[in-house]
Amino acid sequence: IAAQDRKLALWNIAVAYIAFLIGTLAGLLQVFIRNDALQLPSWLDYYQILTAHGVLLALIFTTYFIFGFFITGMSKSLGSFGPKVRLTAWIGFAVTTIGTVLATIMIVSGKASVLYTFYAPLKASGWFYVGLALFVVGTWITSFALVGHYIVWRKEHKGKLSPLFAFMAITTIVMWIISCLGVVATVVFQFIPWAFGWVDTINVELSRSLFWYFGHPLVYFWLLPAYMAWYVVVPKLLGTKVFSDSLARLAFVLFILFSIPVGFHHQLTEPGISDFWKFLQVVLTFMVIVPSLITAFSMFATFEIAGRQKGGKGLFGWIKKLPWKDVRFTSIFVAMAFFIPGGAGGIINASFQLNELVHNTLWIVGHFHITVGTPVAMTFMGLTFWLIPYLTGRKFSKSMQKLGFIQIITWTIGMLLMSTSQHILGLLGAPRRTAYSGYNDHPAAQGWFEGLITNHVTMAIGGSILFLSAMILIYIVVMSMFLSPKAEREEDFVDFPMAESDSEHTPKFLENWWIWIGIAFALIIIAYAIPLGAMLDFPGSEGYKTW
Ligand code: HAS
Repeated sequence: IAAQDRKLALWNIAVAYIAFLIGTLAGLLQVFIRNDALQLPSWLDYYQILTAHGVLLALIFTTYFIFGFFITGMSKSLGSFGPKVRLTAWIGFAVTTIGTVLATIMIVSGKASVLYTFYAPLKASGWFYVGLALFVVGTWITSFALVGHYIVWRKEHKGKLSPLFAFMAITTIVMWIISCLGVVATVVFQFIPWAFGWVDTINVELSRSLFWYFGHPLVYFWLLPAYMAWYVVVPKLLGTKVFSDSLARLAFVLFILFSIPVGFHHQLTEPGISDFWKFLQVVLTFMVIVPSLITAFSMFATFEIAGRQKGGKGLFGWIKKLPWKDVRFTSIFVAMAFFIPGGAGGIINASFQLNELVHNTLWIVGHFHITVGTPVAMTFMGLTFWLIPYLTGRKFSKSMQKLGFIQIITWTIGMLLMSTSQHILGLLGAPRRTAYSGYNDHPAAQGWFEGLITNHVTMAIGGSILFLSAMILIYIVVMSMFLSPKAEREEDFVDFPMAESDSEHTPKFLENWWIWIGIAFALIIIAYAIPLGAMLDFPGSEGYKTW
């Protein structure tokens, strides 16, 4: 791809890894504080660090990495960007970064300890919300640049389906833009006036609902780029094609439809929403599981086909033929494996009654460490191993490959220990988001920490192993960006592995965006109009109130 597009992608990835570095450091502190092994200096507190950890890793690292990946893949699959697209993407990057810096300063200076789920009644400095608004607007500008690039391609290739990578990137962007409407509404119309003191009160239930309208699709904004790697990169590493182009596109389209009207499953224990609307959104949540099941099916099919093409015999003989020694593949495979318990945990959370047991406990913290913290993060790690060398034209040597293995093995062990203990502690009843790590020495709480995996020592070991892993990754990133030798011979160049996808029989309507955007809005209106209307005191909404 063009040198200027590489530069743009690299800047995005560089900011992602700066956020990763600070965020994982906050994670290490988190583990030690929770295990009573560390006393914080007076200017730092538990919630400040927790906010930094969540915002920098879950929001900033992911978003920048995703755009770095999208820019590279869109330029590779549709051709290099034109000057207008490139300029718009730089403006988007600049606005996002100004927002990021502003929000980070507020968090670090202790003026925004409101956690990464910053809904009311917690209140931060108004500048934190200004930073957030700029962050979202910046991502929209970059998104418009990518959509513009796609539209130009469509005009030049009338009647043709776009390449699978571009289709998937645009699907993710469409979902992102629709879902951000909720967070922009609450930040601009509720938080900014409230935090700057222009109004005295805030509608708490409305702010939480608008946040979760955005908060759930947010998790698919992280997941879908990982799925893109699974669908498009993995088959190439296995030496085969995409299993089914139409099934892959269908799975992505289903995410546009079902990932948004489901936010109430984060609010199942809240009194301000009636059971009917909660139940409706629980049903829709079970619909959004379908595209992940489609993905699991497609992955198993891809593995088996590739293994058999390489001569694997018998029921399971093909497994041995997969390229286990290639860290780009193995890292992503382990990431996928984590998503089996991760997804199962999600189904438990979404089950109306079971949610009562797990809500607001450490179980949820365990859940998101084996969804975004491993399947997504480890897929991004697997991409990093070749993406940065591809962009910088540097080598990814054998010793780097070995280091990559140590990195993913340590991440796997650390996450296994930490998330298993979090799940168990959650089931025992340990609450999340509390600075009282020993739970005030309550006798019941003391018993929780006597388990083999749930004791303080194992958890601290898990957290430290994770931090070690993160530092190895940072070393690999710095080497691939600045220090590894430049590739000179043909075989040293690292390429973007993008599998062929046979779209000859793919129905054209799958790329008719208006159908999917139309249905998505219809579902959103069905799921949200009446309960949000009641929260806003619309005339005639009295009958729908639960308070
Ligand atoms: Fe979740 C809470 C429900 C998926 C992230 N979730 C959270 C929070 C986060 C998060 C961050 O219904 C906490 C928010 C907070 O701070 O309060 N989640 C679900 C459901 C799914 C789900 C139904 N979550 C995710 C993903 C995330 C994520 C993905 C990040 C990327 N989640 C909930 C609910 C809550 C929640 C409730 C609120 C709980 C509460 O009360 O607070 C589904 O999308 C999951 C579907 C996935 C599957 C798995 C398919 C498996 C695949 C892998 C195949 C493997 C292969 C490898 C091929 C059905 C695709 C083979 C290897 C071998 C070894 C065999």
